[in-house]
Amino acid sequence: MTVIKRRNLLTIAASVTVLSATPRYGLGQSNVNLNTYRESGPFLLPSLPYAPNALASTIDAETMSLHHDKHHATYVKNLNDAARIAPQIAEHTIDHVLANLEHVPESIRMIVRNNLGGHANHSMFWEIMGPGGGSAQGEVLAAIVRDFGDIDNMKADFNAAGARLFGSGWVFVTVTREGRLAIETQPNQDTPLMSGKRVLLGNDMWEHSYYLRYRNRRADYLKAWWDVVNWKKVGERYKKAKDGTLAI
Ligand code: MN3
Repeated sequence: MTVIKRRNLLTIAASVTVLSATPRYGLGQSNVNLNTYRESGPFLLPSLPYAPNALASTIDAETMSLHHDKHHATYVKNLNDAARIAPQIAEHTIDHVLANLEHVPESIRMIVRNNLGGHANHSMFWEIMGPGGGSAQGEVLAAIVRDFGDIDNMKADFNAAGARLFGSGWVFVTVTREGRLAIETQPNQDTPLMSGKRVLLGNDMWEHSYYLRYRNRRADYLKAWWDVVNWKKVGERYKKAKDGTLAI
């Protein structure tokens, strides 16, 4: 009994320490938990898993804050508005709704496509970045070598695809259940989830993600972005994709 009480106290003490050290972003889950999306709203903005200035070597804090606190938050707000019209969009998983948009009432289908796509894309985006992201290792590195020759080839193909994309959209590396990798781009907030695929990683080609620092130099942003890819998370996503447990 005494041991349990002591453990509880230690847990509480640890929580208080985390809260006081990083009041706003300290609660951010390092892994996006879909259950938390439904605690209120029903859709909820996931916290950034790091401080907004943590990726400043590549992405400045103002861009991170605007991007997360304004752009992503707006997608979530729009989804909650849509859920008042069509509650069923919150009663299924995000990937299921995106893969079955024809079941969403036509009057709000484009709103759901844009905002749920945006919600899924950005939730993935925050998760696969981090300070000191390390390098690709293990299974995911083996898959990259098998499917692209080497990691520099993959980055070059990805960067070229992102640079070619006209207007706003995303560039992705998709992953199949068999672990096969491929590069694809999508316009707007469309996502490979809409065709039942899974995303290993992706970069946001909307100007709001890079314009403050990089201006019109999208290619420079694409090149610098690899420095903040969290390869540990990407490796986890690769394993989940093969296990069939990668949700978004
Ligand atoms: Mn964006």
